[in-house]
Amino acid sequence: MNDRLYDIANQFCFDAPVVDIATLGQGFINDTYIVTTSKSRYILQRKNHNIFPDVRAMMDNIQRVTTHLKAKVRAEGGDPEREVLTVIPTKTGELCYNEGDNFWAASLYIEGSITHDTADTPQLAFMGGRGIGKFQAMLADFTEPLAEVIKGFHNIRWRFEQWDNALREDRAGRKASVATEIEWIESRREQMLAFWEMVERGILPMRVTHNDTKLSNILFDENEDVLCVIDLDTVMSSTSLNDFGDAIRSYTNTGAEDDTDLSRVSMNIDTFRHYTSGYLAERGATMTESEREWLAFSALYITFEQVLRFLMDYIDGDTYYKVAYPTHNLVRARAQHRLLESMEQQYATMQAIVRELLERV
Ligand code: GN1
Ligand code: MG
Repeated sequence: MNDRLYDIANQFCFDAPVVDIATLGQGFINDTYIVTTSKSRYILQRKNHNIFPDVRAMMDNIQRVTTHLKAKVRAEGGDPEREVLTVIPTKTGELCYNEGDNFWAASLYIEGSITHDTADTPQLAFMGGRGIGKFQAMLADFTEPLAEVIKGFHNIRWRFEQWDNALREDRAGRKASVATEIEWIESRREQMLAFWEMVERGILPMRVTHNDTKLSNILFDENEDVLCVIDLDTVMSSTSLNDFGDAIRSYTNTGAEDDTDLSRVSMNIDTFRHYTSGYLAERGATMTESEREWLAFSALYITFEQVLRFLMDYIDGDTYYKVAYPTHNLVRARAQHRLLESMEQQYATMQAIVRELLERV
């Protein structure tokens, strides 16, 4: 690894001199390294400044949320250094190190932790639900304001503003070729805005949301128990229903997010049940009546939003998501639309499962 990376690592308050730096994973957004000192291991990340315009505000969100979580874990007799992400400050006491256009941040590596990419077993779906449910339950009494690190992230009113603009500008000249897909969005506009209006009117409360609840963002220990939730970059205030919805979108899909064979794509209702069961066991007790009522719908809402975002990026000429081939965003939009249809077909069953499981909490 090059000297520059060692210089950067040396800006942080690690416990001993750095002896090794290696690349970790292949995230689409940040560059991640594992730093070894003579005593411990750490995670070092170059945060993507294009996606996160204010990295300092993002790190401040993370610091405040993890401080709250650590107090909870300590009170329960747990180990806050294993059950919560620990931000390592720089030697000058900052939460990130800024060098030119780059922002770097570090955290403690949790030894012995395991991650999973797909919810292949009922147990993994259940434990994933527990992980996010517990994260949210511990933050149910967190009332400090958090910075909006990505504007209007799950705000469909804002997404429709961007959408209307994209259609007006038709920057890549692709609009005429996707008339059918545009109709998928327009036909659900009122329904989706009505959900968001409940957030705007306070019927659905604002809470701390993680905003990237895929299974691989949960660390497990060697007994397959949840250790902690990682990747807190998108922690913000919104309706926590969307963390549930986005997990359902990613866990239950029987196909790939960008599947070209739509016959493979559907929502697996058993996976839905297992995730929901784990989630409600931890979080059911702290949910309001309206949150309970709209929980299942959040899966449709987030999947719809994803159809809109992929299609909009296709119409815009692929400026947000990385694409592997020219129609990639269109393929993603079609596959997510197929998943949305499958959820719509099974919506009554989803609601019945939520009601049944809520009776047990
Ligand atoms: C992006 O790169 P990843 O998977 O962490 C996106 C999510 C989308 C997802 C779709 C900051 O997340 O909102 O749901 O792609 N994250 C951001 O695969 O835009
Ligand atoms: Mg992420």
